[in-house]
Amino acid sequence: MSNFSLLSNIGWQSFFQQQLSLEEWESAIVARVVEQHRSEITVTTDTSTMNIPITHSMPSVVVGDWILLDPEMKLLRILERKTCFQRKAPGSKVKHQLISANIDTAFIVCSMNEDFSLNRIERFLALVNEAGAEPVIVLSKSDLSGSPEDFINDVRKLDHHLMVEAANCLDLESVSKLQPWLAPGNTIGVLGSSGVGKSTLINTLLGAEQQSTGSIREDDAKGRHTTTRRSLIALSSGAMILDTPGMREIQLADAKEGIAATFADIEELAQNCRYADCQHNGEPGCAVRAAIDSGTLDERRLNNYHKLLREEAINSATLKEKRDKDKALGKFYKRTLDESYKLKGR
Ligand SMILES: Nc1nc2c(ncn2[C@@H]2O[C@H](COP(=O)(O)OP(=O)(O)O)[C@@H](O)[C@H]2O)c(=O)[nH]1
Ligand SMILES: [Mg+2]
Ligand SMILES: [Zn+2]
Repeated sequence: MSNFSLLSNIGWQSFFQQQLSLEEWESAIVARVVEQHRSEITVTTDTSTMNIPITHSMPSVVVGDWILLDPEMKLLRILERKTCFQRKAPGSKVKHQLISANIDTAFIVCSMNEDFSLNRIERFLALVNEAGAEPVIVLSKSDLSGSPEDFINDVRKLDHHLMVEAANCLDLESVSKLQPWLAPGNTIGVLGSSGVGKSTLINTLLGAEQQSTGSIREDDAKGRHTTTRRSLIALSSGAMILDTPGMREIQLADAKEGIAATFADIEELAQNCRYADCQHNGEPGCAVRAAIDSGTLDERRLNNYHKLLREEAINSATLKEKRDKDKALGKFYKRTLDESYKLKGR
């Protein structure tokens, strides 16, 4: 039997506990996936950390997952995910890629320099809202910015309920603002383009150089991309934290609800447009255009909303087509197999 109070140090919550049958409660080993490699995963149990080889028959697990193991350390099953981050795989037209599971809070890191982009923050927000995690916007490099307040206000304008903190990721006192989200049992995912300070933030919180950081050329604000491993790390506060490298290109797919939640203001305004199918493109009686004209809604925000919706629709359609094809192909194989068995049986 696993020691559940020790597991709470690595993010175990009642949501997962409730999924265990009596038998699993008594005999299964509970473990959390903390790292993924090409041919094995690293998992942490209540007592130790070990590697488990990935086999072909194994369902795909992702960092953050809670799994049940038998005494031989064979995977029994994956527990239902509380939250799940996924994106369309970069480069590929038709694949979903799981990024992480069971993230409670997502730090969306954005630096306060030429790289600052409200469009990008909205894109990450759609991803986080779709996953079901709580977003916190972390505006980094406050020490290099002359006017952090302006950046904070710009982000607040997106949504007044949004949590926004400006910080110097190199400074422990500054990042201690994030303390409310570092509570024991909370799992945090750190998102953001490369070079914004994700690894630096984690290092400062850890007080050690565990994550490699890349130097940034200040002139063009292009960060180098150095973190290659995704690992879930325990902080001394009792929270778990995950760096999510390689997020240069996140394409939204199957994220309609996430987009709707991110742009709830526009969706609400649209309820008052004269036509139910209003595209907010100059139709008469458009409440969204009226909000832009009166200055309460940014035209940029409406454009980005449309852009993300279009992108999501295209990507979701390609993914659906691929799924349908796979299903049809699966049926075809099964039919040919059944027929060949029938033939052999004769
Ligand atoms: N001055 C300053 N530099 C920072 C801050 N955050 C990150 N950096 C620097 O920016 C570069 C990229 O940081 P890194 O953590 O590797 O970015 P990542 O790609 O998001 O993980 C490094 O040289 C960091 O030292 C900050 O808040 N202030
Ligand atoms: Mg990094
Ligand atoms: Zn309209």
